[in-house]
Amino acid sequence: MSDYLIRGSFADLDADLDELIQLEAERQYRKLILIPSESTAPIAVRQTLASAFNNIYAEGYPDEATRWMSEAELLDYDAQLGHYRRYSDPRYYKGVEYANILEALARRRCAETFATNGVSADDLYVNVQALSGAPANNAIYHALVKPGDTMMGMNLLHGGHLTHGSPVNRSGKYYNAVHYTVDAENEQIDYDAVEELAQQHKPRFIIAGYSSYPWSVDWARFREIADGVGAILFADIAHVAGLVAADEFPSPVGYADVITFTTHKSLCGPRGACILTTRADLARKIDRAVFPGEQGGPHVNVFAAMALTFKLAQTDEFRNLQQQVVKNCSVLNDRLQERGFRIPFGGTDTHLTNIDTKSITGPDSTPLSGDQAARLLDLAGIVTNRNTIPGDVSALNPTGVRLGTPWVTQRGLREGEMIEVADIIADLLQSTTPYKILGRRRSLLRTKVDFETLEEAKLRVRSLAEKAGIDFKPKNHGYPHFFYIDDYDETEESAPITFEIKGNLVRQFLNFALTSDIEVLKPGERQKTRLIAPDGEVEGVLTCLEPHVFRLTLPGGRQAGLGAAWLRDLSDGFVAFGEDMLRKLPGPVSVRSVEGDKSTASIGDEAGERKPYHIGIDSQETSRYDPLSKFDWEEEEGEVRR
Ligand code: DSN
Repeated sequence: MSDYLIRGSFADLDADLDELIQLEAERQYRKLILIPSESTAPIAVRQTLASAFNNIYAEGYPDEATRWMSEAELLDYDAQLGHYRRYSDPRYYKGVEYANILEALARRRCAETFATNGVSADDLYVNVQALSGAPANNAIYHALVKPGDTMMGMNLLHGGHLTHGSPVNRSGKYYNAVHYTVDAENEQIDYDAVEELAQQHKPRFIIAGYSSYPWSVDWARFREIADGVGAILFADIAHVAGLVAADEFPSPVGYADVITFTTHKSLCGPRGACILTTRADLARKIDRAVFPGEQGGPHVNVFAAMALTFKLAQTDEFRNLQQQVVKNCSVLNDRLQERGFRIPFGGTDTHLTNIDTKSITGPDSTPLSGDQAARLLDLAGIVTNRNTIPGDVSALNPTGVRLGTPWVTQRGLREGEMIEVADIIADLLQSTTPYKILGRRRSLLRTKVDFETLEEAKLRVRSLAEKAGIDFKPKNHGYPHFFYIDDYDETEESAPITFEIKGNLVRQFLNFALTSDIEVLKPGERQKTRLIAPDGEVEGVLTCLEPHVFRLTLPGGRQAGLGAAWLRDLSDGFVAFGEDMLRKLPGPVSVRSVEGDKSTASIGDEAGERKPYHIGIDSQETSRYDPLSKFDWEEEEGEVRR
């Protein structure tokens, strides 16, 4: 029978998509990812996401009785299917007999993973349907509070979460959100102050659990505070669920009325979320708030990934991972502090820490912004995120960078490597020069770094990333998302390398970056040229292919790497040249090596006698022409001329 089924892998069907996916996989291999809410899900977990369960709808829930079944009972297919055929189930669609077993299995394994503090798996009601953390939290509000009710959570600027009542989130718009903060002195939660605020506002709901606050939570104290005002205690342990599962962070189970967490952060599972409660009265409300209150059909394929994730989370290997995550973070934190960074919140006992980027200032005391620091670290291969820290007044201008160790620990980095990571961060950020430029409404914080330090940081990151573990074999695509100054060291100097340089502003860019006068160059023409990088000059030949496409042929070996790295870094805009920090070349441009015309023989002299400026013009020994003499103001006597 002929059919319309599409066969073949996505790589066969869509080479562009294949390349894009491979580029992302390679990025994850090349870079050291220190975003505390990210981790790499085992390939086995990712495979389950592509299972046949992807194809179906399953609005509703499995039989309530399955909550109390053991795994063996759930996987007794004869019994389960016999029951299904005779009694059906509470779902709206047929075809869910296996989805029922799967969802019940995921719920059961989750309950077994988090059963603690005298609460057994049988006592835990689990919902695995929330699509992610924010929908899970919204479902909780939908279930347990009414619009206008007062809720209390940590201020977003001090480490809380958007969904804890931030004015830009629905939680802050529909409810009367009151926020506690950290103590101004030690930047840690002052439980007495939280209690006082609770007594003052009598919230219906108290939220504990954080996105950048790095300390464990005293759940018993929060329980006491909540009981004092008759509030529901809601623990959002999205960040630390993996640590909680491994006993590396105190569990809110037995203290909080409701608990939410995502499964893709420290749990290293699929993107999704779970909701737990020990209260039967709340469990039904929560289920109904998730579906049909908040969502339609659940992502059944994610249940499969969760079932596997919770099985893995009960292994010694997982517990060892989480232990090492916390150790690594403590070492990273201490080394950054030793290297002179102020550590917001005073330290960490979890998987995340923060640095205060204001620890670095320019000559006019301009501080390094969190945004500039995170961008520069990313260019060097260390992926972090800018984050507000206590003292910041807006989430738009954070002066912190948040760092976490789950992913790098999964890849096998340990204490020694964390010291090196901290040193790379410190060496790079401490060699920056922050400065201000005038924006339309306010001044903007920018920074510059010296070329050698940036390139050195990339090489140091590469050496760690190449040593670190990986569970797939990345293809080597090279540029654009990574490149190194020694990329061509192995090539013969006599075997020139050609780079294609493109971009709308490429003419202006090259006119500043190269010594020759490229404005005279028409399509099809070539000229000899040079570039003057901070640690050396490179001679080459520039060919104009089209008005916005050039080819630059440089000698092979170290010179090609130096030339390409310098041009790419100039395009990225962070490297300093000359003394004026405000200088930045027009761009961006791309600089990609191509098979090109290798002949450099027939080119005459470098053009550009009349060119007023190019990078390096002020380094006298390299300049082919005398610069104008320095301008001096001389006061003239007599009547002012008009
Ligand atoms: N986006 C998450 C984080 O990075 O903390 C929180 O939802």
